[in-house]
Amino acid sequence: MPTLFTKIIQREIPANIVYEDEHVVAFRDIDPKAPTHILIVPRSEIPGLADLPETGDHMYLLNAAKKIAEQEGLTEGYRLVINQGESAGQSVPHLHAHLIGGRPLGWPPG
Ligand code: IU
Repeated sequence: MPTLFTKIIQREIPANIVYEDEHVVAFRDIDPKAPTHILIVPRSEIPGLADLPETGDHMYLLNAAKKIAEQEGLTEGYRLVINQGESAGQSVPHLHAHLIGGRPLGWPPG
């Protein structure tokens, strides 16, 4: 099912895109929880982490996160979060990772 993220990827609705490559598009979260809050979204319409095929090279997601963190100057540290399922806070059923940084981050998350 195409979600709003697919519309962003296809440039049908605007977003502040900060990075893209053949596998992912990354844009600033509309409701940021930290000075840097970027969503890294695979171009494939995978509903969530639970649906990610067990085979295949999925390093593209981590590689993109690392590159974007460097691009954003997050030298003090950052966090990469994937919410899987409603009880974990997933609200958009299109796999995405939150890259969060720019302030001290508490642990454990809520
Ligand atoms: P979640 O893990 O599924 O809850 O993350 C969805 C995120 O998508 C959430 O942080 C929203 O603020 C964000 N978002 C967005 O950046 N732009 C949108 O148009 C919509 C949601 I809908």
